[in-house]
Amino acid sequence: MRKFKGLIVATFTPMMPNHEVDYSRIPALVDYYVENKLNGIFVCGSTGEGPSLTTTERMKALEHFALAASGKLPIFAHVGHTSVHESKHLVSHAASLSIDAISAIAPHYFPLGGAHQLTETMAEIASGAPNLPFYYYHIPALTGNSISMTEFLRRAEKLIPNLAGIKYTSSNFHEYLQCIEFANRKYDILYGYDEMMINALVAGAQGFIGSTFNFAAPVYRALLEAFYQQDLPRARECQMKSIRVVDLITKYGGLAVQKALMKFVGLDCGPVRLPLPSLDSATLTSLETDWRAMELP
Ligand code: MN9
Repeated sequence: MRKFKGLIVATFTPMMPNHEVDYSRIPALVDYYVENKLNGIFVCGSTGEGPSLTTTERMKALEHFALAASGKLPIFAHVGHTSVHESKHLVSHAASLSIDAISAIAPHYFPLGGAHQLTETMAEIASGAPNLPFYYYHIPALTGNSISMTEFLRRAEKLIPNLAGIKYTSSNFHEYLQCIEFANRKYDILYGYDEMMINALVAGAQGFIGSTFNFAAPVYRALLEAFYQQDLPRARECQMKSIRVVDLITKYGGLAVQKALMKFVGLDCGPVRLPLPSLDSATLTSLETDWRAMELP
């Protein structure tokens, strides 16, 4: 099974000032990712406000990304939804396009009873695109679902033939290592918290999916280079830069901040959509001052 390596950017869904999706900005975004030497694009995930978009918008956004990235960068389509039926529509649509992988969070309204229910649900979704690699998107902080991932792999190995791995967004590093080592390193366990990349590298991670790669890719490229050259002091320095970026985002308030940072790097992605909070202009000014003072490479 193919393993994705390097930095897969969790992309934004660009929006107009009236919060409608601005598909026209997608090609420039993709070109910017190519210039920044990113290794893939994760579409309509948490960073892409997937759960706040309609099914039609998600399909249209994916079409634009797939077209713009064709022959340039691999595309992951996030198809998770509270409705498994909607997920299946999204999967069939994704499979009709030129994309490279699908991924889904657990439906997160009705609590899942355990690993068996999660596996059965993911098997149903993954079966809609049997020829595409499927990644379960594990993000307990947002779905509230913290089912054991080793238990999931044990069951899914038998039930999901196209299971490629997990997009693992949790700081449970002993479980992360177990998932990497599972069945003789059979699966591709991509790591999802940018501020903990160094910890994931120690556990054997090779591929990363992250939002802050959008505006701080050089920091992460330097981190990877330092780690592979066994220069741990420099790798730690790079990780500290990334932590300062994430702290800045947290200080001013989440995804709206990240979209604002895109404006500062010259690729306006517009505002976020409700229920996420937007930034007022005073916050924006102070954020810009702090961001410029960071002097990232
Ligand atoms: O997709 C992102 N996860 C979420 C990955 O948005 C929930 C991460 O890149 C985080 O935004 C980042 C900051 O915590 O690590």
